[in-house]
This record gives sequence, structure tokens and C-alpha cells, in this order.
Amino acid sequence: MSQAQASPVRTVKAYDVVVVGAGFAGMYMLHRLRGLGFSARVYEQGGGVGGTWYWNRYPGARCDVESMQYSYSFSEELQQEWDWSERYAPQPEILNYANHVADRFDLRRDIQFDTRVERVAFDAHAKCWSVTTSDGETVEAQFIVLATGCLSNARKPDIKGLESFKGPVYHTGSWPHEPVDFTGQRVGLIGTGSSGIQSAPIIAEQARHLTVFQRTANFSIPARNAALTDEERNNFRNTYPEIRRFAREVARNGIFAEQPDRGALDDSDETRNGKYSARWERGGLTFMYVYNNLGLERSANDTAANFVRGKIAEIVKDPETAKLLQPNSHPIGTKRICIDTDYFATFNRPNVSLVDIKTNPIEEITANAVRVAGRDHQVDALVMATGFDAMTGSVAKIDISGPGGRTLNEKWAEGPRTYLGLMSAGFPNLFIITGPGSPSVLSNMIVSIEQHVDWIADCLVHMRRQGVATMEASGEAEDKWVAHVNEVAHGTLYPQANSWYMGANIPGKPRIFMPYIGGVGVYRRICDEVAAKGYEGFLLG
Ligand code: N01
Repeated sequence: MSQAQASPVRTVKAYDVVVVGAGFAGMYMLHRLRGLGFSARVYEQGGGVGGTWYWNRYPGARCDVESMQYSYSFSEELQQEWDWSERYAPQPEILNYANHVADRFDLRRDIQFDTRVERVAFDAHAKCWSVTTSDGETVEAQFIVLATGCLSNARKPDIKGLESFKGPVYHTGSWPHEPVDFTGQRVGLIGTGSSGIQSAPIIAEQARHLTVFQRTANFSIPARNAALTDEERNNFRNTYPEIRRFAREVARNGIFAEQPDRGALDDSDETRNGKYSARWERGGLTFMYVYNNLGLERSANDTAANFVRGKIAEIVKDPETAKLLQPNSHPIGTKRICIDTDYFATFNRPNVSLVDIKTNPIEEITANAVRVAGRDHQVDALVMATGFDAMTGSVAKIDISGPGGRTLNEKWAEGPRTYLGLMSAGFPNLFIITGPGSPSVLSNMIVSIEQHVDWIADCLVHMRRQGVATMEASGEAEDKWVAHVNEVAHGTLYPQANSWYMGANIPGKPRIFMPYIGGVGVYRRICDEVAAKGYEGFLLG
């Protein structure tokens, strides 16, 4: 493919593949493409690699998947040589890791930083994409890989008066690179998802006063973060082959852990509470994997939700605050469960207050206060932990037009439609990594990223061998896949929550459960079968 594009009559640069984004997906995609002899250019809007971990620098930011598992598995040397310091890696350490990977595999020479891809248009005649970037350059590429991330389009809500606020306004998802010092300040924090729950305890330690504005109370499990010992690291390293295999093929969420073999109501109250207590003490995401039906049956789910509500009541001293912090709007786990360090205990501090903005929404933001129910809560700085236009937001920011000029945004106006989350019919040679319709955000992202990148790499090799120039999802295969994704989702409790999985956090966004909930092992087998059958459901031309 590369040779054909080196034609002397060309006036624009041409690549086999343009990759959008230099987070974990874009970096690994570049590494694979290079190894296979494809020419590739990566465009990254940030000033460095790392994606999510480049932007989310808010106080307390860390990954809720354990560090020994939230790491690449493609290089044995890499996974043996890198030392994670804690059970859950803090953001600066993950960013160091991303930089280490970029250096180790010499990735930077093919990444153009501080450059957004603004437009990609398919030229049906030339069978290639024309790519226009924010610096005005146009290049051509036979393939586009969107490695744009699922939670990368930070969203500041449209609250009346926000522009009149005189102090600084921060968003957790686009935090400044210089340290932010809240010492002596009154800080208002809006949003109680993972980002708000992680940052509140740290901001509270620094600020004169922290006011948390809560619209929806959230379930959170203690992280029980701790330094990793050499023994723990070595245990992992010595068993990596088995851990990685299990994460890829067996675990639904791409995380090695015991798999539940019974339902919550199969145990007596005493046994069940004992099991929940043990997991609460152990900490982390595996709380939701005590039983195999917590995401499926409301009565089972209620037992776990009641347990956590009870813990909140035990921790938070003021009964009214405790009641407000107890989630009641959704089954536990149907919004991404949070993992915290001292979140609920933070509300016992004298310098922290909680304001319910569910009953009385924020009326307006003034020059120095947030007004709720006629009362002004004075603040010097505002922190928006208000989330992202998830899964589709960063794709939608690129003007993508297919062969007949139809845009992807037009096609997805009623919700994203893909075949396997990898391609959307009508948009040939355009791949998406961890896109809607794939396990993606319901899994350990690095496991899903590696699977998608490897699948795409194999597919490009297949096309090169077969002399095939274009590949596209068929409309029929896509319709069947979308129906399957919906059917599986609606067999669970997930669609009951107003979550970002459902697009419910963005006014006007279609309400569709976007990720595939069938599990990473099942999904991988489906993708492998499709490939083994000569890319069944795809049109090769
Ligand atoms: O965002 P969110 P996040 N007025 O959308 C509230 C991953 N992540 O950045 O629930 C008032 O979850 C909103 O309220 P409601 C992880 O996958 C991982 O915290 O819509 N409030 C909610 O409370 C996570 O799920 C890690 O009623 C408004 C909050 O803002 C995902 O990123 C760490 C509002 C947004 O919560 C997103 O997490 C951080 C408004 N107008 C993130 N608009 C770890 O690995 C929104 N809200 C640990």
C-alpha cells in the first residue's frame, strides 16, 4: 500500500493509515501498524501522549482498575520492567507510563501533537480519505482509525449565569497542567460521579470550605489503595500469562478476579452480608462480582444496594447528610460504580457541606456564589466534575463524510449504529477503537483496546494480502448487531439508570445503551469468528 502512495504526481502527503488520538489506543495502533510495514500518521490534539491521563489531572485522579492489570500486555519486556507503585495508579504515574511507552517504542516521530483532525471525507473515486487538520494541512489516507477515546469530550453544563462567575472554573476532564492551590478558598464542586468522588476528599483537605452540589447520589466502594510490595508485583509478573488470558477470554469486564457462581438470593441474609462485608473490606470494583445476578435481577441488586446504603449511614455522622448521600435513583452498578478514598467520611469534616440540587436545582451562578433555593452559597472557585459527552462526543466533533457526502453525525442522529463497534455502514475504511457497540467502557479499557487494535491490524494485513482496497460494514450485519446489542442490554438492569452509558447526561442525546454488555470474552470470540469466516458481514471491494 505504501509504495502506491509515493506517486510523484501527488501534491499532498499520503499515508496508509491516519490515526486520530495518541492515548493508549492510538499509541498501540501506531506500534502495530509500523511493525506490519504500514505508513501511519497520528494526530493528537493534546501536547503529549496519554489521552485521558493527559487531560484528567484533577486532585485525586487515579484509575479504578488495579495498576498491574491496567497496563499493556503486548510486550513481555514492558510488563516485566515497569514498576507500578500502588494498587491503583495515580494519574501522574499512568501518564509517566504512557510517556515511557512512547519513548521505548519510539512512537513520537509519527505523532503530530497539538493538532486536531477537523474533517475527513471519503473520495469514492480515489478510494481514500482526505484528512484536514486544525493547522490547515490536508493529507490522504487509505484508512482512518478513530482512537479518540470514550470519555474525552469534557462537558461543562449550561448553567444560568456561569459566565458571570468571577473566580476560576475548572473541569476535571481538562484540568490545568500547573498545580491548582485551593488553600484558603471556598470551593464549589458540581458533580458526584467518579471524578467528583475522587477529588472531593483531596480538595476538602486543602480548601477553607468545600460545598458539594449533588444532583444524583452515587454508589461508591472504598478503594483500599495501598503501596504495592515487591512480592505482590512479582506474583503478578510471574503469573501474567494466565492473568492476561483470563482477562481477555473469561472475565466479562476484562479484569482477572474470582467469577461469581451463584445468585444473591441463593445465600442466607447472614452469609450474604458476610460476603458483602468481606468485599467492602477488600475494596475495589470486585464488590459487584460477589454474585452473578446483581446486574440482572432487581431483588438481587437491592441486597447489594441496601448493604452500601447501610455503610453510608454508618460512616456519615449527620443523619440528614447520610440520607442525602444514599443513592435511591438507580440500581447499584447501572451507573458506573465509583471507587473512593474517604469520600463519605469527607462529609464529617466541619469544612464540608452538601447541597441537594435534585430537589432544588441550581437557580443561577452569580459573580461569587451558587444560588440554590434562594440561598447564595459563596464560592471563590468552581470545580465542574460534570462528565463527558461519552462514547460518541469525540467522534461527533470530527466532520466525517462518507462516499455520497452523508455525514456520520447525520447517520447517528438517532443514536450510534455500528457493526461490532468497529465500523459503521456507509463509511468504508474507517475503524473505531472501543466504539459504541463494543464492550469498551464496561471493561478494562486496555484489554479492549488491545483486542480492537489487533483485530484491525489483522484485517489490514488480510486486505493487503487479498489485494482488497476497501472494506465496509454491510447494512444488514449492522442492523443485526445493533439489535443484538440492544437485546442484551435490555436483558439487564442497566437501561434503568439515567447514565452516560445511555446518553442521558446530555440534553437531547438519543437514549440508547451504547456499549455492548455481552462481555469481553464473548465479544472477542464473535470478532474472531467473523474474521475466520473471511470478515463475514463486511463488504470487501
Ligand atoms: O462524570 P459522570 P465523571 N448540574 O458523568 C453531574 C470514568 N472515570 O467525570 O448523575 C448538576 O460520571 C452528574 O449528575 P447526574 C468512569 O468511567 C473513571 O465523574 O447526571 N450536576 C454527575 O453527578 C466514569 O463513570 C475514573 O444527575 C450535573 C456528575 O455531574 C466516567 O469517567 C475516574 C450537571 C458527572 O458524573 C465519568 O466520570 C474518573 C448539571 N447540569 C472518571 N451535569 C476512575 O478510574 C452533570 N452533573 C476512578
